[in-house]
Amino acid sequence: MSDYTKPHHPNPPHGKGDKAHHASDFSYVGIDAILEQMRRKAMKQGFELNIMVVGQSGLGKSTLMNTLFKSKVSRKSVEPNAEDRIPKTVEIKSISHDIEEKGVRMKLTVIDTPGFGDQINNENCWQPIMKFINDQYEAYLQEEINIDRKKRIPDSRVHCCIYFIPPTGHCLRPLDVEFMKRLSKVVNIVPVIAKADTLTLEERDYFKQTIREELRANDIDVYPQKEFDEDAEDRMINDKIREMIPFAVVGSDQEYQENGKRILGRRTKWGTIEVENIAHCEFAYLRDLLIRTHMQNIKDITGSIHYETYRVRRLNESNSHLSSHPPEQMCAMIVP
Ligand SMILES: Nc1nc2c(ncn2[C@@H]2O[C@H](COP(=O)(O)OP(=O)(O)OP(=O)(O)O)[C@@H](O)[C@H]2O)c(=O)[nH]1
Ligand SMILES: [Mg+2]
Repeated sequence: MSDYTKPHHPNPPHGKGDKAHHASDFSYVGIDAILEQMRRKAMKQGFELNIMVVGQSGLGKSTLMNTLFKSKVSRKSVEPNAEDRIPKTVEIKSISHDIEEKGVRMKLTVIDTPGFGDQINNENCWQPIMKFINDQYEAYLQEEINIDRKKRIPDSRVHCCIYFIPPTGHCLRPLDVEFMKRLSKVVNIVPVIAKADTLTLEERDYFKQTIREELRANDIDVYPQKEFDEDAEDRMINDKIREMIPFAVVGSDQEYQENGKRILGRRTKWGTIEVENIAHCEFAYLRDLLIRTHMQNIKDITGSIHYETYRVRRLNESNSHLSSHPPEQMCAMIVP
């Protein structure tokens, strides 16, 4: 009798209750146990997420990065450095924090970039950003095509890019359109309206709607991209997010005590804007999208769409001068 036709009784009948039920239920194979196996593996490995902030100078990118680290995501892991002023960012810099919640470990890296738009000629100001993103894909590809490749390739790829739109209240500037057009082809972008506390609620709503229309008119596909919705449920959830984009955010790394509670906010003469309060701004929605609800999807799209596009292009280039590569390296390149 072949293995295939042999009756399989992994649970000998011993007793009553659940076990007895499984034993007598010959149709139960235990496929659902895969979830527990996956959970244990994921708990061991932990998670990594790399977020980049991009936009014109002075829009609050470095501040929002600190907000993200100081907010509920990692309140415990931040040392208080109360009154430090954030200096102007002059080079691309990554900052990582290890966060743990309910036994799940996560390494959150934010890549801060210098603002652009200060030069008289802003042509090609996207080049350093595009180069950084492509360099990370290249580093990953080089690890992947190694004959002795690591079991887990270190992932420095940019999973998501938060693009800061200045709160003009009018429309997108040609520079923002051009920048986002280029970025959206290589990375997931989530646009935000920076310093949203400078707009009234009506101005905010109107500006959000205008930006959505302009993104559509310019064929800029921001995250979550419609074409990657996998089913009707995905579409329903993501449609709601697409209706909210761009998130109107306010950033702050200053903590205050209000009614005995610690809040992150911006204190003004007429009150405190609480950055984590959804009645005040949409920072919490942005954070939830990136971490709580869509982190895995953001990483999947980075790997299966953006990195894949880069990889195919690079391998095609390599194929065209195949003779210059040693044959064993080319074989390794083909294996995914
Ligand atoms: N009103 C308001 N001001 C903000 C907000 N976020 C940051 N700022 C202020 O804007 C100024 C610039 O903030 P940064 O975080 O340094 O801006 P940046 O985008 O990193 O600037 P570069 O490094 O030059 O690109 C600081 O004085 C911040 O306190 C916000 O949401 N609202
Ligand atoms: Mg900065």
